[in-house]
Amino acid sequence: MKDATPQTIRLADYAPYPFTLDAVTLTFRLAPKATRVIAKIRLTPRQPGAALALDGEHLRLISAAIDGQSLSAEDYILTDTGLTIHPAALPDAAFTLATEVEIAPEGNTALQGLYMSRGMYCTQCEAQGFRRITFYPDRPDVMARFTVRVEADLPVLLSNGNPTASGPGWAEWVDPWPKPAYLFALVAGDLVAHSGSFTTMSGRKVALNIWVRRGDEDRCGFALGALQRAMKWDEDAYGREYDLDIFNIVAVDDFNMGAMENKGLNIFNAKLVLASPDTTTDGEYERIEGVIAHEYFHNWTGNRITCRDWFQLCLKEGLTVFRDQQFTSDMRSGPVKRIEDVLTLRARQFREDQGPLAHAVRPESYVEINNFYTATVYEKGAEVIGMLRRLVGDAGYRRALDLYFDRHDGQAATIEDWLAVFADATGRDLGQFKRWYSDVGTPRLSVEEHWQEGTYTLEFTQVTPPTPGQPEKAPRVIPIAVGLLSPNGDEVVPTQVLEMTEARQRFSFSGLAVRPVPSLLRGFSAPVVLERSATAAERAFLLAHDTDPFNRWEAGRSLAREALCAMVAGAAPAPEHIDAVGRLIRDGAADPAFRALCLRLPGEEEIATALFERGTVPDPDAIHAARGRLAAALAQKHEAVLSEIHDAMAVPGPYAPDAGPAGKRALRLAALALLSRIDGGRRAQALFDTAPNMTETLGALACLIESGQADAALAGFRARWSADRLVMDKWFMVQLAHADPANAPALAARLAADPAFEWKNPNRFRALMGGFAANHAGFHHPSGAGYSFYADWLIKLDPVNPQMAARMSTAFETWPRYDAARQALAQAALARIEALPGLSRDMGEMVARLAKANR
Ligand code: B3K
Ligand code: ZN
Repeated sequence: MKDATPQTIRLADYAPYPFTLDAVTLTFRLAPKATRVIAKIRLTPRQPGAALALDGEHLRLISAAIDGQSLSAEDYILTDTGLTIHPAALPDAAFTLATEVEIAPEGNTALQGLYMSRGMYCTQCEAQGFRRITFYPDRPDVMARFTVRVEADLPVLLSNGNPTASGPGWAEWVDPWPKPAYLFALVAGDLVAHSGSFTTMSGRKVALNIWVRRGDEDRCGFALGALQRAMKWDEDAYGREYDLDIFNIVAVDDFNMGAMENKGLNIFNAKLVLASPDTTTDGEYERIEGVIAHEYFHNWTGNRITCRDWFQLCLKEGLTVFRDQQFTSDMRSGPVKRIEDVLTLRARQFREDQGPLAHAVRPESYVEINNFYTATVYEKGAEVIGMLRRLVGDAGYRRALDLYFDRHDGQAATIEDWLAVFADATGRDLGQFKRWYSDVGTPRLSVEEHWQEGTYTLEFTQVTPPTPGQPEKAPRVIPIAVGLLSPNGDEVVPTQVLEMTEARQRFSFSGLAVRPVPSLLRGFSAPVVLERSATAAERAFLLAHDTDPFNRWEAGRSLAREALCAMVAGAAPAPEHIDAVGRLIRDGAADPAFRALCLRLPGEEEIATALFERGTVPDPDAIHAARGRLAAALAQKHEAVLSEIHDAMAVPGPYAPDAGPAGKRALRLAALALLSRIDGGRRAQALFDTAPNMTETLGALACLIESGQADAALAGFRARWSADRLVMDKWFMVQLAHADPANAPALAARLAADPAFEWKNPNRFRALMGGFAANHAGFHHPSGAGYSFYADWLIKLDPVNPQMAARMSTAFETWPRYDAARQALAQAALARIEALPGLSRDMGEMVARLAKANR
């Protein structure tokens, strides 16, 4: 439905709600076409004379009464977006508002509010879905205690909190903790549970259930274990104990995102719950564990302490991402996790900052808040917390967090509150640090070195490029972790954190016998672009000797990136890079997962970003070709050792998803990816035919596709897995992501016409369109066929599921970096979307922002 005039919401306009909500009682009479929702809300006025404004969309009002008296037509105004009751119709003191509405969950394809997924009822309320359930102040700073009664002829009826009573066809739940409406959840269906328990640090036994469809119950063990590990970790690392008698997780097939932290009733995309060696890759196992933990951690960072308004989203998301990163790093390998996180940050957040969708970690305005669940809010939000921790130290961080939980429990807080606990717990002034929340863009850090009589000086300069509305930016606080190595490879100055606060600043190290080699920004201590013109020999030296594993990897990565950028312009592969890779893969002492990360070449998108950063217009086809040439050159030079690795990294025995064996499989597949460039796919075919798990099956399949030898494998894979939705998603995704770019748009169109392309299912849509967009040179096909195919599907999806469509439109965010012909084609595709009558508010905002070139 077209919203008349989409309004811009501003942080500066925040005003508290003029009523408090003392209690909320909801009754649901579930029916697919006509569900009745009866709400009783106990309110106390806080501002005499204020109207009672309630949000509500797609609701049919049946009745409304105050303290038992029906409202008459002149008492209220009913619009498409809400119900407003005139002050004259409201008592001066506490009163009860009772409403009854009708909704149609079966027809709810937007998957926000109450909807149905293959016969099961479920909800998604964050950010503003509760207003599709009943009339309510749908804002996070309005917190209330909920009692819920669910009536339906279905065996499992769930809501938030603890179960208090049930009978045939009904169940009641009471949530003792006040919460905002976005954390409300309800599930009803024919489900089965995989159950367990957890005994908390104070000795309370909590029942744990993973609810799934019948037949999926043997794929829940990993998720349950992950939940138990997360519960224990949060007690150990943050002193946080769970606070209800029961914790339920439900797996849903149709879900717009990954998962949702509803109080005591987390709802998950099935792909982030169900796991078995046959159907799930190592990477997916790690992600499942991380997301289960993330949603669980929200119980304290998000639920017990929530956000005052949606501008403060990073308060819960940045912090919870930071916590889940710490958890994974403790469960697996710290250095490997850090490298993976930085890869994600650069691929998604730096990319966002480079283009027209750039925004602050705490934005100051929005039209549709769902468009701001972004890499900047999540991933950069987490980086900002990592910097805070580095600046105040581990003990200071813990004191600040203890104070945060103590001071703000039960509240809806702000970034100001968050920074105040750090200031109060550590005595630091965080006035300048706060710019990380308000300033848009990635700072660029350049460095000059001076050496004089035993004193080595690093002189840093920071610049953040202008962005719309922020032409000039003051310097930020940048923690720069630095170590110094002597030319023989010894570390002469161990890691220390330099605090840069000026636009240009010098740091000196004296008493050194020889000029050192610096290892800068260790552990990626700040989310900046470090510009340092090191020689290939120096990078190779750091790759061999740096004691900081992140910077070792970084040295290798930058060697590869430099080599590739030169190759795009016609150079031959760089011998320093080829030799350095040879030394690294022979280093049997290094963790296989780490070696795998070092062996994997930068992706085409990363090369395009690097070229654009240095002022070159990236040519997707030339990049694709250069990357292929480098992979072949590496394989030719190191065939024997790669082949040895491929054989030696086979993991015998039963499958375990742990970091150790997963790292070996990753190294094996990284070697295979190179070898497949020169063996015609022979080894990949052999592995595909015998692989005992999905990780190796899919890895081998990707290599076969890149070798152009995958027809039989793809057909066999489909025949085997056609009944498994999650595996079929991989079938769609892998063949597009690895297709020959020249044919990718045609292949995408062919797959979109396949009867198995159930495009209304978000996972399937994401598999096909996301797989295609991941094919850099295919999406940016010079004919524009990629852009127009993609735009056609966004146009088709928008009226059905605007949130998904808007999210997928970010594939276009890099258009301003390409050549004029591609730019014109991409702009034409965007203009076609923008011109659409009845465009959703979500998509309307996205295309308007996308249309603006940033620089
Ligand atoms: N809080 C949810 C995301 C909701 C997205 C709404 N568009 C999941 C998470 O971040 O944990
Ligand atoms: Zn979250």
